[in-house]
Amino acid sequence: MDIYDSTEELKDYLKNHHEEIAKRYSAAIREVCVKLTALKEDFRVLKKRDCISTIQSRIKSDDSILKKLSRKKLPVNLASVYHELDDIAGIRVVCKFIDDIYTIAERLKTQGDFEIIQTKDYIKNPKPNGYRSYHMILSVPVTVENITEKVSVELQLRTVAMDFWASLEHDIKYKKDSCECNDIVDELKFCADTIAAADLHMMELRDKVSKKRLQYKQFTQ
Ligand code: 0O2
Repeated sequence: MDIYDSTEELKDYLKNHHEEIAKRYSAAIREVCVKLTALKEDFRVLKKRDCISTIQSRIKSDDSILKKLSRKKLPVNLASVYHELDDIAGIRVVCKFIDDIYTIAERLKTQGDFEIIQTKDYIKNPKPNGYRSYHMILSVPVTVENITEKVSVELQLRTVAMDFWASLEHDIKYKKDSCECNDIVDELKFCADTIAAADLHMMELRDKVSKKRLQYKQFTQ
């Protein structure tokens, strides 16, 4: 594999081979999205409701790739891009309720379509700033132009409420070193904790309603 000694050289390489690189990661994203859509359908049949609100995907931009290599102090070459960065292909699944996240994660783990390289449970162990989500790195076999290889995909599973906080926090502060004021950090954490409590409450309400529905059904039969 070619080694690129300078950022400029790798930048040019990424730019000139954009289509070829994107093909590899888009194929992996497609595989995972097909699986997620199937899980969503299964869930709908079984539970008579949707567990997933939205599925979004992205391929990291060349600039973000270069920034990440530099942040992680990795050699600026194509080998680092392909083998060290696990989140060039990213999928964000926004679920309705917290337990939907664990149902999907468990299915992905047990159904064996993809190898699970890593999981990070920022729901049970939120980041100090209050960030919550369930992260998985999947290794996805893809065949492009008759060559089969394994491609990493980062999957972020979160509830609508967690997504609301993360999107706004991202705009307000995330990785913007200019504002490290403690009071803002504390207030963002306070919001994250409030939202997390509401998430749990909504799940309790859902269960209360389905219990009442069941009782009503039994009563009227
Ligand atoms: P983007 O543009 O969203 O893709 P690393 O993966 O090395 O950067 P780490 O801590 O090992 O760092 O990875 P982690 O914790 O799994 O987080 C990776 C991704 O989660 C980030 O991707 C964000 O999308 C999201 N994330 C993590 N922490 C926070 C947070 O505090 N606030 C928000 N809003 N999002 C967070 P990228 O590559 O940083 O950015």
